[in-house]
Amino acid sequence: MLTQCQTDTRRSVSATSIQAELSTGLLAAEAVISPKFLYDALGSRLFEAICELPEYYPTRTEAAIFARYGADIARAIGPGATLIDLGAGNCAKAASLFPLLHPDQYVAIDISWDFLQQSLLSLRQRFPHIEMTALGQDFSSRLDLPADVSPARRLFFYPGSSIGNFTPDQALAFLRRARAQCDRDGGLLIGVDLIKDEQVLSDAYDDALGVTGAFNLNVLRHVNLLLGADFDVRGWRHKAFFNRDDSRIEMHLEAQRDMQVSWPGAARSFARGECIHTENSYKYRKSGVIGLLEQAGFQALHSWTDPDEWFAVIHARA
Ligand code: AVJ
Repeated sequence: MLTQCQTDTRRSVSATSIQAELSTGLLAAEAVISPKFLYDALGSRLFEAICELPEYYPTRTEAAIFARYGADIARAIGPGATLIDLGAGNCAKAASLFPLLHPDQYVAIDISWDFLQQSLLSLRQRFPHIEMTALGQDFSSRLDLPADVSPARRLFFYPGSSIGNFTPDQALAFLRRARAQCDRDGGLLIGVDLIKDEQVLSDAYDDALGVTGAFNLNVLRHVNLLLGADFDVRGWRHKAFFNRDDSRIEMHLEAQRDMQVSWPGAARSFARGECIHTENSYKYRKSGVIGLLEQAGFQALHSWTDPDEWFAVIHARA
C-alpha cells in the first residue's frame, strides 16, 4: 500500500538566500526577523504547545467551526479535490478534514522541512489511498507547484489565520498568486482571526506560562544556527501588544542590556531597550477579508463563524 504514496523530498530554500535575508533584516534601522524563522523543529513544537494554551483561542475556535459546520463546508467544496496545505506544520488540521473532504491528493507545504516529513510519515499510513506530496518551500514570496500537482480542482487550504503574518498589501498579492494557480473548479479555504476585545488579543500572545515568550526567543537560537550569529538568548525579553492603528498584534524581542551581535561578514550593536520586530499578526473584520478575496479574483464566498464572531472560516471559488 505504501508504495502508492509518493515520497517526494524536494526542498527549495537555499542557505545563501536565507542568510542574505536575515542579515539585511538585522542590519535595518529597526531590526526585523521574519516570522517564518520562528519554525525550526523546536519552534514548531512550541507553536503546537501555544495551540493548547487557554489564552490562545484561534486554534480551538477554528476547530469548533470545522466541527460544527464541517459537513456544510465539505458540501460547498465537493469531493476529489487536490488539497494544497499552505504551512502544513503537523498536518493535523488537514487530516481532520480528510474524512469530510475526501481529497484525491494532498500536497503539504511547509518551510520547516524535517518537521513536515515526520508529520507525513504517520498520515501516509492512516490514509494510504490519498496520494501525498511534501514540499519544503517558503511560499511567502512565490508559489511554485511541481508539474505533477494536477491543475484541476486545486483547493488551497490556509487555516489558522496565517494570512495575518502578511500586511494587507502582501496578503492581497499572496491571494492573487493562489488565485492564479487555480483553474475554474479550484478554490481557497481560509481561516482568519477577527478583531475583538484588546485584552483577549494581547493575552493570546503573552500567556501566563511564557510559552509564547519561549517561542519568540527561540528564533534567536534558530538565527544563530542559520546565520552563524552569536545572540545570547538570555539577554532578550519577549514583548507583545495590540497595535490598534494597524489592527495587528506585534511581537518583538527587547534587548535587556547593551549588546554586540556578530555573524559572518557583519555585526551590530543593540542598545538596552532596543527591539527586534519578529511578527505581525493582523486581525480583520469579516467584511475586510471578503473584500480582499474579491479583489484577488475569488467569488461565491461562503463564511462560517463561531457564536462570538472571534474567527471566520471562508470558502471562495476561483
Ligand atoms: C501561525 C501566524 C497564525 O499569528 O497567531 C502564535 C503565530 N505567534 N503566537 C498567530 C503565533 C504567536 C500565529 N500564526
